[in-house]
Amino acid sequence: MKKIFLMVALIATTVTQLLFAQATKSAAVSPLLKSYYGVKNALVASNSADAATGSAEFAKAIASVDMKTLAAPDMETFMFLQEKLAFDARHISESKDIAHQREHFANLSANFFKLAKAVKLTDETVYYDYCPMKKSYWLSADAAIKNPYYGSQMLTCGKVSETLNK
Ligand SMILES: [Cu+2]
Repeated sequence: MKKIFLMVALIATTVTQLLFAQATKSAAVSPLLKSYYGVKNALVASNSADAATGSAEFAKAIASVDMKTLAAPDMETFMFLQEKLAFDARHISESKDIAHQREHFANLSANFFKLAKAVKLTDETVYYDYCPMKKSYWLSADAAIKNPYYGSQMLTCGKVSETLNK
């Protein structure tokens, strides 16, 4: 009987800790990384229509972040980057020209990494990759290089320059 009580207490504590951890992590910004990866993967596949759709989603996610739920320093960083991120996302979403989309994606990625470094977007590892041909960066969930700037022409060109949460 005592054992069961202890077990119940242990489970209750674990559940409480889990709930608390989720509440303190910025749920407001968690959809951002997912939609960013959507844009990135579309560009890897050289699919400008999907890049546009993904970017529209990203822009929507940026606009709907509830800043009140962010800690003060996170809020400051977010406010500083919000407009810039929205600007590039909008351009990608309104274009069908993949070269133009990739120009804006380079900018978007640089600003988005600033945000990812300052505000915890995920518990997963984030790779910050660099393309020496394009002299531009991108974020990825995988260690393997899949270059969004040239697609199949130069899929594995680049290297990991920084990692988060590793
Ligand atoms: Cu543009």
